[in-house]
Amino acid sequence: MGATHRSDPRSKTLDRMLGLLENAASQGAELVLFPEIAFTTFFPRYLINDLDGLASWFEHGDVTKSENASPLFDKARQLGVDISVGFAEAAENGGRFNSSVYYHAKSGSVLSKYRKIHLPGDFEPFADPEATNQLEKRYFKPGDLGFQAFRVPDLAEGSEPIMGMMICNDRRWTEAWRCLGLQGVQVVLCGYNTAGFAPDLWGSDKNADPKQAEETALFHHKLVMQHGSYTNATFSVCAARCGVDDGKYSLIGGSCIVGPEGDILAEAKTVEDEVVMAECDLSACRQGKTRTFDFARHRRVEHYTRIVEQTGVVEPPKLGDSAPNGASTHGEQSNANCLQMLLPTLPLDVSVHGFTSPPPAPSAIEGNSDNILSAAAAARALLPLQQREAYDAVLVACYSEHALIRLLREELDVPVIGIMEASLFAARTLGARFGIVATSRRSRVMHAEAVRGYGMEAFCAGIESCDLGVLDLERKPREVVLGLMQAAARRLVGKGAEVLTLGCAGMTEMKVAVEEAVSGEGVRVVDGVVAGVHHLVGLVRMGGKTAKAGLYASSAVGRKARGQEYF
Ligand code: CDT
Repeated sequence: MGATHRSDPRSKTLDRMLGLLENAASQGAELVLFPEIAFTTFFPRYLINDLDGLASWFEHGDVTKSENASPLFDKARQLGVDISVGFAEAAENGGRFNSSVYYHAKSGSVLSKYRKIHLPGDFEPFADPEATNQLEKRYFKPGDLGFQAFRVPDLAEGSEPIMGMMICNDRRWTEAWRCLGLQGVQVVLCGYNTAGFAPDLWGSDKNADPKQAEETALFHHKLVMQHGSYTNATFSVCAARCGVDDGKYSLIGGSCIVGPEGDILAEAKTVEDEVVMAECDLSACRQGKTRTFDFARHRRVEHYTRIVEQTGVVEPPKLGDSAPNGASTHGEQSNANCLQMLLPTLPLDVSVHGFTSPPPAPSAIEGNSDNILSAAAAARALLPLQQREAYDAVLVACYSEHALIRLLREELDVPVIGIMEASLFAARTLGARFGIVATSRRSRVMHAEAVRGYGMEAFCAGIESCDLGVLDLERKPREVVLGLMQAAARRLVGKGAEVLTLGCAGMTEMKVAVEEAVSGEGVRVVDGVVAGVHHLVGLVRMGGKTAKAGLYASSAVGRKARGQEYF
């Protein structure tokens, strides 16, 4: 589909779509794919603050019955042609998604719905009013339906082909293709709106030749479609909303149909309304699916765990920056270990993002200066992040009464807890007396003060130090570290501890070794990161918010009055 301007009436766009559908049907098409957000212009490029105005870009409730879209589904039914079409969805529960449906003409029903998972762009617009924005993170939630393949009856000579949908930016993510590939997909459908020359959006050279920039965008588009098709031995069909919207926003063309060997079977010739047709012999998928990409025989999932356990990049330590001084990598490593422990325990609707405080934050917290300076650095980075991402809760993964906990309780109203306090709550629930396996001798004293502060002294059987610095947990030989921790654990059990808590987020992955040391005694071991996340999940489900009537009231108004916007 070519240009669709902001001012275009819905009826005009719908008429164009009906014309395209009739045209495709007259050429014998059995299935027609329309672009992403096909019924309107690509509105996420505009900052729309007025709620009624925003609502007008969405389809509300069942899209096949929606006033502005239903004629397309009616026409598909009448022609006996299946369609897949992208639209902005205002769901009944209030969620807003960038969605698409597969409509099965013969049964007059939606066979599958997909909600875009990879939302590109930003929440806030660029400062430069001339920049092209893509505010998908503002207007949509990430899709919650996964990459679900589905069978289509009465199509392709009754072969019940397996299809899957993705939307625009999803096609750039190998993970999306593989999720469908692992379900034996034979046709991937993907509508898109891809900006051509938009250097702020792409992070590219503002002085580049716009024509050249469009060529690059087109190259990347075809690259991912052909790669995804080939490596999953599937046909793919992609439909662009293209041309120049509002006389200034250029969108690339490149609608095409790709075969399972990665070859382009048919391709758009214009950036205007156009029907691109290909006959797809689905048996052509067999070659790749049974040889080079026979997943069952060749995949080595034991080496792919990073893909589902890690979101951001964790680089190997810098050369010459070995462990004794290489503290900067400690945070990331510890972060990755914590997430690894957590993942198997998480309900499907909970995701946890690990955040390591950036420089100048100290790379280990061993005393009060580290504590306070890390709280300041973390808060400066976290508060804007929270504005953008709106996390439901925050867990501070330092085993202490860390200053960041109180700071965040003042600044945010989502629940905030530290792993020490969460550990103590869990330990108190699971046993009458707890013990803490501490790192350094100094941390032992600090933990004792914190236990008093938390009002838990009466339940504390003891705190035993391993005489290790925080970074020693990684830099000392593993058997030495585990030996010291196990010895401390046994001493605590000797003092009457029934539940042990691990006194540092960096000890997370040593939990099993500590459990082994005390397993015969019926003693339990609590990991603060896991305990903390589940405590918060419970509070979030309860609708719990931080009370603002007393200690945790924000001082923002006072700060503003003093002209001290120090965050
Ligand atoms: N609609 C959409 O997802 N467009 C994106 C533009 C990239 S924003 C940096 C795309 O991946 O094509």
